[in-house]
Amino acid sequence: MHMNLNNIYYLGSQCQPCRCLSFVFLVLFLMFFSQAFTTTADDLSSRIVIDGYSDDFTSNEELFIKYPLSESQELDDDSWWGEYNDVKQIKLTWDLNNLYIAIDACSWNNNVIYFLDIYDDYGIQDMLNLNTWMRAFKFYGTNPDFFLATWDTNDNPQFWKVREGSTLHADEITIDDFSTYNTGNLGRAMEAAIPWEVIYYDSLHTMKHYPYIKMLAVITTGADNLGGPDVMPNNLGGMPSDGKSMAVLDNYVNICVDSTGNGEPDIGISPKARVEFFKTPPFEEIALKVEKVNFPDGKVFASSQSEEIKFTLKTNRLSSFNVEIYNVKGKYICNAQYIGEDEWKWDGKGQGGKLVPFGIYILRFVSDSKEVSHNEAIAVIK
Ligand SMILES: [Ca+2]
Ligand SMILES: [Ca+2]
Ligand SMILES: [Ca+2]
Ligand SMILES: [Ca+2]
Repeated sequence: MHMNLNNIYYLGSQCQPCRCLSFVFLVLFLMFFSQAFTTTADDLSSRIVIDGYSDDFTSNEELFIKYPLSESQELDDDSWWGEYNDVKQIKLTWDLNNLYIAIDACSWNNNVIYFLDIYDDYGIQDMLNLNTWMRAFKFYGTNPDFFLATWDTNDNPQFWKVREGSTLHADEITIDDFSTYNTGNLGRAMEAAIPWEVIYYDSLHTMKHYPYIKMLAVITTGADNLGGPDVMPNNLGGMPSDGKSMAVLDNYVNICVDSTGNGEPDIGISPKARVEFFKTPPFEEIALKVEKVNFPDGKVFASSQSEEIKFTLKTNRLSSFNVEIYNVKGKYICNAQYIGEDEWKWDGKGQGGKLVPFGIYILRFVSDSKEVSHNEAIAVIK
């Protein structure tokens, strides 16, 4: 009996440390598990702190795969201005009240902008025409309705809402945001808690009707009228090599926040599992090419008979073009008139409204990004 008790005690005492260790491992495992697989929840305001450091987001809240490098969807140094002026990651999650975002980037005397697009029927198309933050960006596939922007060393980013129906006017709205970008320091972020009620702002603009949010982020020059050296997700044609010319932003992340259609954000899901792209990175840049210029009524027309010439353009990816008209001596005459859907017309008149002399004229198709210029000859006859 004595021996038995002793044995039991002995066995028990031997197991005590094992149990302790198991318990510690279990707790560590659960902590790791909960860190790695945090999901959207009713209230994340105690975990996500808007302080410009994004380590409070977990790996399944990172929208871009970064490792292994061969599969990286966004490189830390794919910017024309190098790793110290580069967008590196977008992190995102949500609860019942807010969409939480972090833009990991490095900015050295430059700016970072994060764009959101929810409503197809309005938003920024050409940022040069906006009333604020005029940058040389054109959007294809999105027309952003909101953006969050800051400049290097400014810890108080600006959140802007494009006016309903507008492509030109945005108004600043105060939300909870913070940025720590600071003259080339790595590991910094811009963070914001964007209240759902700010982006779903009235009974016509609801999550139930618009459950998808498109987004992208860029680094851009501090000065107006210039572009930028890096975008994420990467655009199809690549950014202009000088980092300053007009950039065509034609790729985006698309996130469904309400898959059940009940008008409430989905709770208990991994944000990463919701990531869709227009074109999934990584991919090779596609150089813009003119595939065909069509002249439905031929390349010859009699302007004196009130005839017009019409032509359409087919390219291998989305872009916009201007068509300049020159005579054979290279003298600029005027621009062809854009009539929509990649179609133009010309009535054979110069800038003063006078008919040009008959002869051969050159149509020069020039892409906005200046990547491509393509010539076609036409004839004006009597
Ligand atoms: Ca934070
Ligand atoms: Ca980058
Ligand atoms: Ca829009
Ligand atoms: Ca990029």
